[in-house]
Order: sequence, then C-alpha cells, then structure tokens
Amino acid sequence: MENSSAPHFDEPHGNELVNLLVSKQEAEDLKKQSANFKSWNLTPRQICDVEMLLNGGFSPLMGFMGKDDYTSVCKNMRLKNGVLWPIPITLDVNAEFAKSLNKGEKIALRDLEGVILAILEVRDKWKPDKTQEAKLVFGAGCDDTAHPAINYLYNQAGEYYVGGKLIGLELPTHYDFTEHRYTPEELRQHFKKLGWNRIVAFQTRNPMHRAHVELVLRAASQTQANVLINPSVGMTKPGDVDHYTRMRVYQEIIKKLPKSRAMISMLPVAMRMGGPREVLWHMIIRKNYGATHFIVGRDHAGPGNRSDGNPFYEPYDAQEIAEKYAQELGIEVVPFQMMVYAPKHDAYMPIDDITKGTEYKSISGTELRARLAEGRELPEWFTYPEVAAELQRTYNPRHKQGVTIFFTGLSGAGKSTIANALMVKLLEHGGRSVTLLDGDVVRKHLSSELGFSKEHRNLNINRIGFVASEIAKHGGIALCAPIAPYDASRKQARRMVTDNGGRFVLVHVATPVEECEKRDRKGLYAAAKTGKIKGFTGVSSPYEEPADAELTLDTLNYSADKLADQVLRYLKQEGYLLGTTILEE
Ligand code: PPS
Repeated sequence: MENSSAPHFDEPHGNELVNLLVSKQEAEDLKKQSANFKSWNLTPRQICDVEMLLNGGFSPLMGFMGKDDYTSVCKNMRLKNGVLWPIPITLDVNAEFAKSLNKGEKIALRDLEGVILAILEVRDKWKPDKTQEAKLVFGAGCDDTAHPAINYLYNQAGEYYVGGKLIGLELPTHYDFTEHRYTPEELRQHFKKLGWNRIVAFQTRNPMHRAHVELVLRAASQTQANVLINPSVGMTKPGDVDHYTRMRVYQEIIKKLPKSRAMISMLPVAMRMGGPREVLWHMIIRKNYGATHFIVGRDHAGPGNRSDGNPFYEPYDAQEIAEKYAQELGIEVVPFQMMVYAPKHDAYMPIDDITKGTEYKSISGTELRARLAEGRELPEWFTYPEVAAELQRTYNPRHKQGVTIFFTGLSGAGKSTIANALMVKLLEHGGRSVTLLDGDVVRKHLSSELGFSKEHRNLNINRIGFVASEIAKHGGIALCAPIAPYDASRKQARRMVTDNGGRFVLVHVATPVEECEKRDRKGLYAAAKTGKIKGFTGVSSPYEEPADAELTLDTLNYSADKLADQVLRYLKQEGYLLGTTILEE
C-alpha cells in the first residue's frame, strides 16, 4: 500500500481509511534524514500497533495517542473529539528515553532487526497513572496480573508514554502465509472484485472446530453474507496455540465452508483480552477492513479467570456492549450463544436450544490442551481428523516435550552430583537428548567474564535460562545446576522456558548451610569465612529459599543416587518419560 500524498484522514467511523505510509521516494529520503534521529526499538506488541496504525486498521488514529486522547479514552471510551475508541494505543518507553525527548522532535521507530518502520513526531510525553488505566480500561480485577494486558501494563510496559503522529516508511515484513495477508484497503478491493457487499467477520485466537463451522454457517445464512475468517495473529493470550498451527487449521476449515463464499484474512493485531472494551475495538477494526457484520460469541476476547477463580468479565458482557454501540460504529453484530454438540441429533446447536434433560457435549480449551499433552485422540464429534492431525503435529505428547530441570541450592549442596547422576540415568533410560548446564561449566564457557555481584549472577541465570529454553523448544532435556540464589531470576528462567513451549521443573537441593560448610569439598566456605572470598552465597551473600519448587531434595538422609531416582520418578509420573528401568523401592 503506497501513497504519494501526506497522511490524511476523514470523517470518524465513516468509510474512509487513514493511510500513514508515504511514497517509496519519500520513505528513502526520510530514512536518510533519520540518521540523526534518536531511535526507539519497538517491542513485539508495539510492532503490531505500528502495523495497524500505518495500514489504516486503527483508522481514524493517526499515531500513538497523546495525553488528552489517552485520558479521554480511559475515562469515556472516546477520543477527545468524541469519536468512540475504547482501548488506549500508547507507545510506552523507559524513563531515560522519555527524558531525553523534546516536543516536536522526530524519532525513528525500528523493528526487531533495526529496520525503520515509521517516524514519530513527538507531541507529548507523560508518566501515566497505571493503576487508574487498569481500573478504567480493564475494570474489576484491575490489580490482578492474571489478566495479560494488566500484566503487560505493570510488568512489561515502560514508565512513560510518548504520543505523536506517525509517518509510515514501511510495513513490517511477513514471510508466512502471504496469500492470506491483506491491508484494509487491499481487503476492501478484494471484496469488490469478488462482488461481496455483505461480509460477516469471525474473530478468533484459537483453532477452529466443528462448533465454529456450524456457527459461521448459521451466521452467514442469517445475514445473507459471505464469511471472513479473520484470526488475530499479532499477539494473543500467552499459552495460545501459535498462529502457524492455527493458520494450517483454518486452511483445513475453509474447505468445510461453501466454496467461494468464505475466505481467510490474517489480522496482525496485538490483542489485549479486554472483553467488553475489546469487542468495540474489534468492531472498529473489522469495519476498517470492510466487514459489514461481526460475530460476537460467548466471552468475546475474554482473558479467562482472575487469580481468585472468578471470571474477569461475565460471558455475555461483550455481546451486550457490542449491540449497544453497533449503530454508532456502523457494523452489525451477530450475537451467538455457546454452541454445543447434541449426540441425539448428531448436530451442534446453541446451548439454549437444547431441551431440558437432553444430553450435550463440549470440550473446553483446557481439556483440549490436556488431551493433546497426553497424546489422546480428539473425538470425531468435536473436530475433523485433518484438524486433529495438525494439532497433534504441534502438540507433542509430554514424553516428547522439552523439559528443563533446574537445580538450585547452595554451593556444595550436591546439585552437580545429583544432576550428573540424573543425566546418566536418563541416558541409560534412552529416548531423550540430555544436556547438562552445570554451574561451574557454564561459568567457564558461557559466563567467563562474570563475577558474583547480584547483577552478574542474574545475568548468568538469564543466559542459562536462554540456552535451556532453546534446548526445551527443540524437545530436549536440559539439566541446569547453578546456585541461582535469587527468586526473581529463577522465575525469569522459568518464564523463558515455558514461553518457548518447554516445561520447567525447579528442584531445590535443600542442604542446610551448616552441612555445606562441614562438607566444604572445595574449601570455599573456609575462604569465605576468613573474607578471602567476598560475597559468598550463604556466608556473605543471600540465598532466597524457593517457595515454588516442584521437588525439594533432602541430602542429609538420602544419597545422590536415590535423589536422582526421586527426580526420575517425578519425571515419569508427570509423563515426561515413557516407562522406566528404575525399580520401585
Ligand atoms: S550463581 O549465583 O548462580 O550465578 O552461581 P554459579 O554460577 O552457580 O556459580 C557458583 C560456583 O562458583 C563458585 N564460586 C562462588 N559461589 C558462590 N558465591 C561466590 N562468591 C563464589 N565464588 C566462586 C562455586 O564453586 C560455585 O560452584 P558450586 O558447584 O555451586 O559449588
């Protein structure tokens, strides 16, 4: 999508699209000029926002919100000019960067490879009241980081926001499923070419199954519209099925819909899982992409449950608000209840159409994931064999999944000895590739320049976490045996591994410091006591006992051999190993 004129935008929620991209020539010139600009390296979420701003998916926004729009959106769900807009679109940066900026200054916004996607003309910078934002935008449970957007706000977003207009140089490059990627303008043109003027869009962040096919078929027939399968593929809820797998699933699903009445277009949006507010945002976006109708099912864009087990939003909150604002937004809502399978009729139907006493079935996302992890079949009534096969290709059963076994404990606690014994037992067992990342060995090869300050120790654990996460991602077992004295860095390593699709097992080798001192196999405690070694863990540097260990090992009463068996038994119990050669005691 290219435009030779300056950015423009027309009436709010009309049919006009903002186009922030300048011509190729202008982009080249600006790139040269930008050598003198400060640079901001965009986060993955910010890259999604920039793409949606540049391609007009966020019309009528012209850039990242300034303080006045932001405040008004948080409080009233409207931009300061009164246009309905429910979600703040802000550029969060760290304090140091924010402080270096002056009003009117231009900054280069770069993607992960350093490519300049856009220039931002700084209009505003401010320190937001995050508590207030969470409360106003995400509602009840606004201090609960189980909500992905609240977690992002408190734990990932920078302290400051920078607002200003964007000048688009180029859209982020995508190499995957390119035949299913359209800008709003391109999709509108495509609909025109197909002669479609009634289009019902279906938003999804999950694989689709028989229930969803029934739902879109009903929606299409009710509205006499063609179907747009419009999956969010930017960022969704952590732990969701990756978009590559989902796209392969949608390509199977589209074959189940009447030929030439349905198509797939990927939406590069970063979801916030904001339930009622998010549904309005989705409607604005779909209108921009040319849809005339929008399916809103049960718990639309719901983040799941709060830490106390109660839902963040009620299942039909989003439907209610969608219907309330549909007219203003200029897109019709097609509400749907949850679809369930009625064996008696061998059909899917809305749950309210099931007569009392009639049996019905459904499989929740959690149960689906559990079935896949255990390598169990997905029933025919639930999904198509082609879809099941795609999911099984991605979701290895547990005995094929990557695992990190992360030993932590004081120097001399016995971590390396137990980890070594475990490695040998795993190799004897067979069927798994095993890598040992021992504390001393890592320090020799991976972290040779690091010392033992808190900062260096955390960096060391970060590196171990990174390598372990790569091993786990490729289905291997990583055994790590550093001291890892700080809870936060152990948690960070856990996150790195699990975010990469691996499993993480924390094993606390809980030998008391007095015992380690008594054993003192390397003579380090003696040196630490005399002050020869400074900042020694357990003597002159802290060790934070883990409260989140999956296993705690008692080296006072059991040998390394027995303790390695204990870990092995745990791995078998949890399904990470098939069969075992260890005899039960
Ligand atoms: S950390 O804190 O996790 O980064 O430590 P780690 O990489 O496991 O390194 C621990 C090994 O380094 C030796 N050593 C020290 N340990 C603790 N504190 C200080 N100041 C220190 N200086 C050297 C020690 O041999 C540790 O090995 P293990 O196998 O744990 O005894």
